[in-house]
Amino acid sequence: MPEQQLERPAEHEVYLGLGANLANPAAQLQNAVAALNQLPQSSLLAVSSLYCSRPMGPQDQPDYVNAVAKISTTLPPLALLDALQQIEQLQGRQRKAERWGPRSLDLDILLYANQTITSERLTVPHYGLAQREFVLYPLAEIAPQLTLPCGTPLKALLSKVPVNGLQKLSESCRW
Ligand code: A4P
Ligand code: MG
Repeated sequence: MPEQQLERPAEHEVYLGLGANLANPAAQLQNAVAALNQLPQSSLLAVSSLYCSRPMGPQDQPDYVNAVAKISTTLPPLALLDALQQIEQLQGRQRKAERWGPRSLDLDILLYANQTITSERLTVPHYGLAQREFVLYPLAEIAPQLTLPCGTPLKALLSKVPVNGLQKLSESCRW
């Protein structure tokens, strides 16, 4: 019998956005990082500091804690999304009708290698990446030289998006 050639599945570098503003958000993010460290077919490569950010959307909700993580994975994009949604569910995420309302954990795929994905369940790069200070600054902390699939350097986006009160997590964040 001819020897079978086993091809290794390709590894992809992926950036994930983490956000929470309910049920001890800093602990939610720490638990999420622990869960990302256990993702199948994946390795956790880097995690930014935790940041405190003003809520985008309805203002009658607590401040958010946000961070960005980098993983290397052989999971295809939709399998990764399933795994991330499972982590959200395990941490008590309830999906409500209100857009941009409060949540115990939100995990977004910001970038999946250099891919552009437009499908019913997934838009990558994440549609809000270029406008959100709570995504861009943590991303720049762990990947300052990053260039988006469209060719725009991350630094060019940062120069257009004000900090808007974003700060590394401290006692002055309000919950
Ligand atoms: N989906 C499509 N593309 C993606 C992607 N790249 N990553 C789909 C993850 N999911 C993606 O998401 C709704 C659907 O989006 C998913 O089922 C998936 O198939 P969701 O998590 O159920 O709903 P959502 O997060 O409430 O919706 P949306 O519009 O994605 O909200 P955002 O953009 O996540 O914003 N303020 C601060 N300061 N910090 C925050 O992190 N987050 C939000 C939520 C509002 N305000 C915030 C923050
Ligand atoms: Mg989301």
